[in-house]
Amino acid sequence: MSQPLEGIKIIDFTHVQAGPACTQLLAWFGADVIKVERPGAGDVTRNQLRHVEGADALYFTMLNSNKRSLTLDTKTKQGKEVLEKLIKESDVMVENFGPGALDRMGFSWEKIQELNPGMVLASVKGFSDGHHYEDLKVYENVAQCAGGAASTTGFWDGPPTVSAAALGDSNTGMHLAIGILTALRHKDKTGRGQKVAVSMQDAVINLCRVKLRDQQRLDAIGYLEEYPQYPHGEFTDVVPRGGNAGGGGQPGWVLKCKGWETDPNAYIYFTIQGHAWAPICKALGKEEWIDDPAYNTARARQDKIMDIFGTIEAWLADKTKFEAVDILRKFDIPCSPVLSMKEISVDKSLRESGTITEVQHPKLGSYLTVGSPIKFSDLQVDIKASPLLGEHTNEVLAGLGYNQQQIAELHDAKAV
Ligand code: CAO
Repeated sequence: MSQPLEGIKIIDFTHVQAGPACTQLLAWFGADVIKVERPGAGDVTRNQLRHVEGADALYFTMLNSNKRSLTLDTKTKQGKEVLEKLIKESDVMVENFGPGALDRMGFSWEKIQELNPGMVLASVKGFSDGHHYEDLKVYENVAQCAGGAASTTGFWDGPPTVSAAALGDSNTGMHLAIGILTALRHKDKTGRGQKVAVSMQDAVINLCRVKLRDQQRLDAIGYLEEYPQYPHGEFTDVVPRGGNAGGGGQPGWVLKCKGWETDPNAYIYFTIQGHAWAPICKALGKEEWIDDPAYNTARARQDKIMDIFGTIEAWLADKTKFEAVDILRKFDIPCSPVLSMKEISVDKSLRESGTITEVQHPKLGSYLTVGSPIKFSDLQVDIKASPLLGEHTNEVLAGLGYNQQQIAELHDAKAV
């Protein structure tokens, strides 16, 4: 079956995580993604955190599946010529170099448009163009700090904390993928390409939208009723770190279950949905709370919410996280066990849905990766191994019209 993005050719000038996550997604859906890498070195993640000698690291293989690899030294004259040919024949070029690197390489947006007016040039940078930090190089945690995630994550008595989720990297890549598909749709209508840019700071801020909501409420009334600081603690003039409090209108907390003393993940997340108060009381065997005016409205519960969570923890003490969720699901209570990565890696449902999938790699052997989190009724996403460094160099060059001798000359000149 033909894949929806088949026929779209993408020059993948990306490295590390933010850019590769974007192009990998487009490759899954059928785009021909040609990863351009420096000869002899390649994407730095091929070597980072290796655990099998001589094989690409999981950091690389898990972010570059379904792509082809072309080695090309774009700082040589011959390398630049190859890139020019590639630009003329491609639909999209994606890059996440440090600020100014593409211009220094001789491929400014103006030059790219000259070569191919239909080209979509998609870029990830740490900060957006014109930002007072636009010259900075940025990695994941830097973006989380610049985007409001770190200042609002963690506990009030601890330092700003970064999330393990790649809010700066993969999240920015996903935003960029949406931008690319939008620009391609625009090109279908007008024939014109355009430049699409997502900064890591902006992508993090987009996910911290509710914290900007909270800042404005705090400015207006001086407190935030859903934070653990209310009503007994103190607020300053900035959104505080709220620990594990629910971010919306439903109070929630991470609660200990049986075995928490030795198992760091023997917890569930429990949500007190306002309209589910009666079922919650029934599940806990606290029927007397159902109509008690000291408990039966969200407002009445606010000043004793931590005591209520304490009562729920007492109820959880003899139940594992899985047993607890199996009981609570019958009462329609939004909750989940806190799953470790080990539990996720062997989860039957995640394997069946393809969210966790096993891939065979010629050097690394078999490994797990995260498949498409987007499910389609009419598209099967097959995850294939990432390419070896330069695996498709000759094939791509032949596709650009180079004959055997010219390809050999490019190798001799160390341009590929
Ligand atoms: N042939 C020749 N040169 C190449 C090349 C190729 N195929 N591919 C890359 N290069 C060159 C670039 O042209 C650049 O050269 P100059 O700096 O001399 O002009 C050089 O390699 C280094 O590029 P870089 O600045 O991107 O790399 P870095 O390791 O110093 O920085 C990073 C890495 C990620 C901090 C930086 O790329 C960055 O800030 N990117 C934007 C934000 C981003 O995406 N960060 C997320 C990364 S995921 O955590």
